[in-house]
Amino acid sequence: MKIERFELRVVRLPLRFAFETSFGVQSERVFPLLTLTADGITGLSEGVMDDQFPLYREETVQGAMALLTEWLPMLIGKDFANPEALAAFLEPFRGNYMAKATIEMAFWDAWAHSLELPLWKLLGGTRQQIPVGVSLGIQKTPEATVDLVASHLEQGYKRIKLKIKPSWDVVPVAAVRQAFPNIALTVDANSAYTLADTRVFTALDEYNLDYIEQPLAWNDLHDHAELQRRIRTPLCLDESIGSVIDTRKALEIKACRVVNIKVGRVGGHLEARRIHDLAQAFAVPVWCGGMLEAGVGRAHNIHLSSLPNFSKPGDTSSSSRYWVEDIILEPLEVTNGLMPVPTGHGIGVSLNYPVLEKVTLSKVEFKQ
Ligand code: OSB
Ligand code: MG
Repeated sequence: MKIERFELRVVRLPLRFAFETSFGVQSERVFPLLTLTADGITGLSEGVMDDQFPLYREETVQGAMALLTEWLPMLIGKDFANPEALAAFLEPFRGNYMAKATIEMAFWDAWAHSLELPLWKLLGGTRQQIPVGVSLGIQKTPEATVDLVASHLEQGYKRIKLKIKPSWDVVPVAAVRQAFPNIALTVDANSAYTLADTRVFTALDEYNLDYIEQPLAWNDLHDHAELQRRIRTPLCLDESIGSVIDTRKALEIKACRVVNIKVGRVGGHLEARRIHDLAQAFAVPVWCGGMLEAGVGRAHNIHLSSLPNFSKPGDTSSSSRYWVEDIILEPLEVTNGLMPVPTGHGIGVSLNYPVLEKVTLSKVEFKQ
């Protein structure tokens, strides 16, 4: 497919509720939205990098915009037979997996449209609906946490993930576990601890958690392996996994026993699928994480989640939990803990332009 045009927007979408993690409180999402046109067919993607401050990993919207402004003009007029060919073009650039994913994912959508197939089929997906859980931000009290968990269990979510941070860990987990002895429960620390906090994790060992997500530094596989030796509960890595090479190292040194895959964090669908396949070879389950995506990114996550080794519930909960008005026309809603995989061509969603125009902060076009 010959790339003819890009439209690159920065979009700002207010969240329905403030989402608190160990690294901060988020009340809106600011993200690049890319429309790629090749052979007259368009593809869509969303970037997942942080706005302004690189608190999750090292990429920001502002940094990615600078890179994309250099890279997108270079791609105009180039002809790529498939996503592999595009990925090979981007491969020499170090890191910047989120910026690269923004391009790669839009190309997959266009490519799937050109073949008149839904993306999940091209990726090798095997399911029409995806079991999902929900990620709950830090609350003010253990009681408020228990109430929030209850309301999400009523909605059918199949796993509850609680965000934790130093001073907000064992107490809320104990409260939720006492109220719901048998639910699938996990915690996510977003890199807030060090090995000096091992006592917190041996204490969490008593609550039958399915896994503990990213307790230690984003770039420290070594210390995760040490912590995993000290506790029974499986560790799951999120921030530490930027590529299939990171994944191989993590699995070889047993830094985790579960992997969180985010297509937008790892450079796109090809790398996400490689991580999925490698984990499967190690008999390590994976699940699809989220970055509070709007409809375009959420749809990409859902298609990826249809691959067979996504054997634990993902974080891809209903779009309406996050947004009063999403930027897409189609609903992405969970019933009984299951998210249907869109059936249309490509990612199967299209932009709601009246909404999009209202929430667009900037728009640039690149073409021949
Ligand atoms: O660590 O998984 C994470 C949101 C923003 C940044 C990092 C994370 C998260 C979530 C929410 O946990 C996942 C979602 O609902 O999209
Ligand atoms: Mg996480």
